[in-house]
Amino acid sequence: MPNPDLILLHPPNIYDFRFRTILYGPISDLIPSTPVFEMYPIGFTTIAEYLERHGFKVKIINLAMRMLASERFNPEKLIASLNPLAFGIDLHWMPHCHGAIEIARIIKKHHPQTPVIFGGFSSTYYHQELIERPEVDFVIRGDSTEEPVLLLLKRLRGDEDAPQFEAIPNLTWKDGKGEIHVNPLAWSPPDLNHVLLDYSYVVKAVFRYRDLISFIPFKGWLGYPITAVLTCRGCTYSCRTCGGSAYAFRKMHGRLKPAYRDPELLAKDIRNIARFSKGPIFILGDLRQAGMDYAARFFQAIRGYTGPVIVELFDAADREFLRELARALPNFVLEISLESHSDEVRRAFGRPYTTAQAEATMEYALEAGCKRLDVFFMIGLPHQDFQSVMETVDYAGKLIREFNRGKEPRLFPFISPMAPFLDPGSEAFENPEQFGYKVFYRSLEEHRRALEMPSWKYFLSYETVWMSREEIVESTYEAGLRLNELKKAYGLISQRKAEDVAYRIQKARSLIRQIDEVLTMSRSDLREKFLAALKPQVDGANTSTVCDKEELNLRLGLLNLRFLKSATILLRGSEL
Ligand code: B12
Ligand code: SF4
Repeated sequence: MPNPDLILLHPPNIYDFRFRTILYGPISDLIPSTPVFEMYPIGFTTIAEYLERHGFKVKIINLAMRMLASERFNPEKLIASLNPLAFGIDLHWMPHCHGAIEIARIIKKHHPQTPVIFGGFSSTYYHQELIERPEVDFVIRGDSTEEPVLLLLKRLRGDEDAPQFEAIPNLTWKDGKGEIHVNPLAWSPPDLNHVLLDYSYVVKAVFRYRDLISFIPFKGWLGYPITAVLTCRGCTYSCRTCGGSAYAFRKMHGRLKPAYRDPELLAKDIRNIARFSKGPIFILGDLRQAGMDYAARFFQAIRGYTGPVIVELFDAADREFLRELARALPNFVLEISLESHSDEVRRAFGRPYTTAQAEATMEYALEAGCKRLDVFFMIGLPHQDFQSVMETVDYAGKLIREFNRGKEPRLFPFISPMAPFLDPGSEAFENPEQFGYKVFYRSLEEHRRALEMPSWKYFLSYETVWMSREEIVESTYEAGLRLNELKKAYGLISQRKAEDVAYRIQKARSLIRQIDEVLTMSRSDLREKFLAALKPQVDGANTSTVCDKEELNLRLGLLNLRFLKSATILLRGSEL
């Protein structure tokens, strides 16, 4: 097996999560990952493919996934046995700040001379703080790092045509004397056509390294192999709390407008993925962001594709658009983020549409034949108090009643808190008072320490003028319970599932109080002892708190995945 030049490591959010008592709360109920956030960034696959195209060997190791899969797996032992030219660690999502730094520390312990490279959105935001740490040698900033990583690796390998460190765009680095340099953020490609976004690198690498588990994106993926394609990097909208808004991209990545992928390439990505997977494919980004012409070209290019595709809308849509969408993708599923029933709250959050416009869009989507319509609501928004959250749940009940009347239900509402952190770089993080937020943690180190607390109430990095931290937590559990009841009453979930969810919510509610009590103890040895005793119960309440994660899955029928069959053979005898 070839020794890779670059090993990309994806950390768990909290390094020692397997041995600590942590009540995560519903921080990941509405995404495929568990609360450990084991999914690695899509960018790992584009960086890896780009480097391979230019003669380097790259391996992805999803450490979080491997740690989840087996208690016996020892990440330190694995890291000690590796010997690449450089290690890359994603600190893309802020909740990984604990795990990412710890992994870097372990690398330096065993390989003091091997460069450690950080990258991703949070690394970009906190590049100065990161580079000051002894574990970090390089930070590559920006939303498009394939080319800067290539130049850096060439430099590290000592290639003759490699630029000097000071000439590598987007690089924050330390020289031999420990002096810090911040190179200009000069690499920001205007489009997204220079990368391959179809996972073909992953398929090849799994076979080359005879190692499926290191590449698996999240726990349960083999049973529900959802993949995603990207329409762009960037966003034209400015939702106030989003670290990927137009505002945040401008501030952090110097990007003035999104880099779009040609619609024909996007269609090709989907068809390529369908060659090895029959799972649903999520098209990330509203297809209309680059204009209606973009959407029309995509529909033209994808016509005839019949696999399940999930599409998201960032604004209301008219009847004609949804009909066109259904003609091009007959098996489409739609996701809309309504955030709240209240126009006032939604407007304050930065969404451009009214409840009435959203309802018309939902009606057109169902009329056009969408297979499923997922509607998302959020807790922790500007102008939203406890009562408003409860009214949102009542409104979700109204949607279920009116849109699913007398038929197999297709509309599924979900509600979750904005947690654990307010995104650094978002407008609300940068100007909290202006939007009614109070931010508890500002630095990377403060966020990292917060993750050492035993419950999500203390991770939560903000509260608002309208709700305290306690109220955000309590409204989350209450809203979860009420929505669960509604889903049971209207047959969206089975009686059994509803009972399980209700049990977990009540359990989590009681555990959060018990943890609060333990934290009042003055003796740290007693605190540790009581927390350790709570661990089995806490672990049992940790997944699918406010809804069952599987509610998000489409019914796929029997999967027939050529790739998976071959890979499963490879895996026999491993510890998955
Ligand atoms: C798609 C998406 C997702 C997908 C993930 C798809 C995936 N596997 O990457 C899903 C829906 C699963 C998701 C989940 C979450 N997301 Co999200 N997501 C997005 C979204 C909408 C687009 C991201 C995107 O375009 N990526 C494409 C490009 C920009 O990134 P990339 O190609 O993956 O990586 C490039 C660079 O980032 C960099 N890079 C990344 N990693 C590394 C590592 C190294 C070593 C180097 C050198 C470079 C590098 O180089 C890459 C190649 O050029 C953004 C919002 C936005 N408009 O950006 C939010 C966003 C990134 N998500 C965010 C958050 C908070 C989350 C969650 C934590 C939310 C939650 N509580 O559940 C989870 C975490 C999931 C996990 N890890 O398990 C925040 C992050 C803010 C922050 N700084 O922490 C954002 C900005 C906005 C938001 N609130 O949704 N997300
Ligand atoms: S939450 Fe809003 S700003 Fe962020 S990616 Fe989605 S539409 Fe864009």
